[in-house]
This record gives sequence, structure tokens and C-alpha cells, in this order.
Amino acid sequence: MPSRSSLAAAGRFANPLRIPPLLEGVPGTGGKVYDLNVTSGKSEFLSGVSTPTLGINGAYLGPTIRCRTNDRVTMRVRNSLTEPTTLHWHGLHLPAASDGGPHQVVQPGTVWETSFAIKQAASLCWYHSHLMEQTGEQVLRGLAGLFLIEDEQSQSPGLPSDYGVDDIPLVIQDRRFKADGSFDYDLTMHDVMMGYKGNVVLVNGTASPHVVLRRQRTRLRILNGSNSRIYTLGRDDGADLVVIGSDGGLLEQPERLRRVRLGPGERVEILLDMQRDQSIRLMSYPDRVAAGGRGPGMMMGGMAGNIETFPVIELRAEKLETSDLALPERLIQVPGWTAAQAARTRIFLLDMPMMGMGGMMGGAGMGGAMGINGRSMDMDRIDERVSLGSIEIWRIRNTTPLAHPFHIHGVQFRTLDRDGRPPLPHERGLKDTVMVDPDSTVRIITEFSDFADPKRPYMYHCHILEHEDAGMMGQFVVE
Ligand SMILES: [Cu+2]
Repeated sequence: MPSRSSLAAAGRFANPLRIPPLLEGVPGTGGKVYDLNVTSGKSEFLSGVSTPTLGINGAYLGPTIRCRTNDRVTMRVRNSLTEPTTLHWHGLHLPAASDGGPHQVVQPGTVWETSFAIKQAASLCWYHSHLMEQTGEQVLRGLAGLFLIEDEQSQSPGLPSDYGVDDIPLVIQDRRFKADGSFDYDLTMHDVMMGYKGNVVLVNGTASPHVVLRRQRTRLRILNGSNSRIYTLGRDDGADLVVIGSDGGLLEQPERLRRVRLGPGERVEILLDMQRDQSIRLMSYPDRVAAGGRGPGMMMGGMAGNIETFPVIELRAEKLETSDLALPERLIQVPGWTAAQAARTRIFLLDMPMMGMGGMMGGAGMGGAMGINGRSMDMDRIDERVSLGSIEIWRIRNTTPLAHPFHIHGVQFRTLDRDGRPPLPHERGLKDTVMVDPDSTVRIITEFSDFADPKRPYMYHCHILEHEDAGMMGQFVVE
């Protein structure tokens, strides 16, 4: 089994990157029908080691669902497991009844069918299990996949969209293994507090991966699908990343950045122009914010953040076919809600009362250990009621010494500011998940334009799955 230090030493890049198959749906009455079968199987991540896994239409992870803006789609989710599960469409703007959260449980042997319209711009979304208190474990075992929405802008000249050829998805996850080859998800109190960290990086379920690039320009569509690890991505040759998209779609313009930090649940789209026989590595570098530590975070900041440097994948160019190398100055127009339009501001306080040494040493159970605004998740309690059609500011304050990725279901938002300063360049598009750093405040703004349903809630929560499972989640309805 890999040792603790193998994250940094993983780099022989012996294995060709697995590309999740596309699932385009079949024509049915009222739109495209997607059949998704949740199953169990075995996977070989480490040479000669068999690992029991979960997957959708396969042994580990799921196919890349692809559709277009304005499509009408039906998801037919069959649960072939012997345990309940759910599939949540992360990033999609849809009715709460279709959301696939903890209220839409699919019992073993049954089929959950839900239909909705794709009412949003092209974007890289994803789907994953969202079973109450078991999201971390089911996602870790493999219940996740990509959900790709395309439109005219996302396929415009200069933006590669030949899936698996010059448009390459990267689902980054970290895992650790037991001696018998199974995933190790025996959580310690440390795992719950800090979030689960693995010592092997998998990309699309491939350990030590490389990919051979065939065109001059490649688009990388990257999801941080890890339970809790934060990646600060950069090229090992020091060149800039050309960022064109974030969670909810394209940015207004390409941004050249040396590093991009990606928290759990966040996505980023990057363009890579390569020369013949060039080889580079996409790396993860130490997270400056977390490694800095301050105040009460001094003790734990380094443990919680990403302090390691390690390779994620090697990208090898051989003989390259010509690409359209136009780089549009303007990509799209992102909705520009202003603070003056907001009907109200809601406050969300991320708190970890057990973060003190007493809690760490006490070995108390996980359920209800964490909360938002002092309350742990309760499926029978609606925490917030939002008026249909209103624009709101949500002010998220983090008083803990860890960074938390805050995710809101059902909407895409814009980040207004971080501690009064403008958001980072790659955060200026639409987002559904935003990193809130230790001892800091992030304000987001969005419009709750559709889908009134006073009975069925959407979730908002920390996307560190161990925190979510421990109660750092709440519910809102639109009415
Ligand atoms: Cu958290």
C-alpha cells in the first residue's frame, strides 16, 4: 500500500487517463431520457489490487451526462444496490422535487424518475450521492459523475469541444486504501474535523495518470470531486493557466493566472496550448491562505489546508493536429445583480463548536457536531424561506480555523466580495460553491427566479463532505 508520503512521490504517470463515457440520452416522450443504474463492482486503481467500488452504469464513477440548454430531460435512476442512495444534480437550476437531495431517497431495487428543463447556460456541472449523513462515504466509494451542458457560446471558435480528444474532463479525487485493497473510510475524529484526506490522487479513477494530447489546443474541464482536499492547481513549467470557465459557465473573458485554487465541489475550465513533443505536469501547490494560519488557526491551519506539492496528471503532446487558436476577448455576459437590487441580506455563520481541544479529545459522535447559525441539519426543519422572484445577498461568515466551501442548491450566484475586496478573477463568473476562508466573510448575490414550492426544500451546506454529514447544512424553500 502507498505510504503517507506517496502523494508527492506518485509521479511515474504510467497509466493512461480513463475518460468517462458520454451519455447523451435517448429520445423519449417529452425530451431526452437518461438511464442511470447505480451498482457496485470492483476496480483496480493500484496495480494488482482489487478495490470494491460503487458506480453509475459501471464499476466506479458514472458517465458524463451531456445535454444542451433548453433541452427537456428525464433522469431514470435505478438503485441496484442493497442500500438506499440519491443522485443530486450539483449546479443545476431545477425544482426542489427534482434536486436529488436527502429528501429524494431511491430505495434498493426501485427507480426514481424525474424530468426537468435545462434552464441555464452551458456549464460543467456534476452529480453525486447526497444521502443524509452518508454522502461522504457514498461519494468516496464512487457515486459521482459529470453533467455537461452545452450551448452555442460553449462551442464557439477557439473553445475545443471534441469530448475526450481536445475537450478532456478531469475529476480529481484523493483516496486511501486498507491492506485488503478496499477504500479506507474509517473516519477518525481528526478526519471529521479536518475533512478526509487520501494519500493517492485519482483522476477519473486513474492513479498516476497521463494523457496524450492530439491537438494544439486542449480544454481541460476540471472538477474537484474530493471529499475535502483543496487543490491549488498550476503548471510545472511556470506558464499561466488560461481560465475560461467556473462552476456555472464561461467567464466574461479569459483570465491568465499562475495558480487556481479549487475547493471541493468547485469546477474550472482551462485552455492549454501545447507544442509538439512538449510535456507538462498539472501540479497542486501549497495553499497560501491555509498555510499562513493566524489567530486560533495557527495551530491547525497547516493541518487543514493543503501544504503539499504533488503532481495531478502529466500532459504529453506528440504530433499535434492544428487547432483554431482564436481566443475571444469576450466570452459571455454574466448576469450582473447589484447589491442595491437585493431585497434583503441573510447571514450564515459557519461554526464548529467542537473545534476546541475538549471536542477534539472527547471522542463524541459525529452526528450534530457541526452547524450553521448554531444549528445542525434537521430534515424536518426549514431554516430559511425565500420569496419567489427576489434578489438576495447571502453573507457567509466563517469563524473557524478551516476554509469551508459553501454550496447552495438550485441557483447559480455571483460572488460580491471577500472581506470587502473583489473576488478573485476566476470567481467572477456564475458559481454555486464558494470558498470561505478562516476568519473571513464572503458575500454572494443571486435571484430566486423560479420553482416556488413551500413544502420541498433545497439544501445549502459545506461541501467538505465530512462536515456536511456532521450537520453543517441547512434547508431553504422558495415560496
Ligand atoms: Cu466545512
